[in-house]
Amino acid sequence: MFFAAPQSRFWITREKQNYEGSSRSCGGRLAIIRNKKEQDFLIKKVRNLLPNEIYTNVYIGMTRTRDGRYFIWRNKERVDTGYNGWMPREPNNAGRNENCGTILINRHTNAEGWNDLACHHKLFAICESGRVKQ
Ligand SMILES: [Ca+2]
Repeated sequence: MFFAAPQSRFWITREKQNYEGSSRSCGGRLAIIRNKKEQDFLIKKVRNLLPNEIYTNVYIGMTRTRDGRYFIWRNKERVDTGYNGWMPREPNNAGRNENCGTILINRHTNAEGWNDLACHHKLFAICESGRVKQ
């Protein structure tokens, strides 16, 4: 499923897989979210594609560093140096092994944003193709 965004194209995987499997399905290009415009665009798409869940998590291209101190994007950029799309009170590392990043939509509280989650969960994922230079 392709959909257009202002400076890139994103798509969602066809099968729920763990983070590693999702990354492979994306050809190593799980989505990096750089600004509010992309965040809003992707959340809207995910809401529309998966309308019947109370809690929706989909993988994006972020993981916790081995020392546990930071989240980094797939391109190694630190997540905390750019746009902040975390859901309130996330990342919380609630299970003590929440080392992968998702977009979470909570239709119970109507909250949405990035979440840290254990990497073994089988989820859909957002991938991206190459960016068009501005
Ligand atoms: Ca979490």
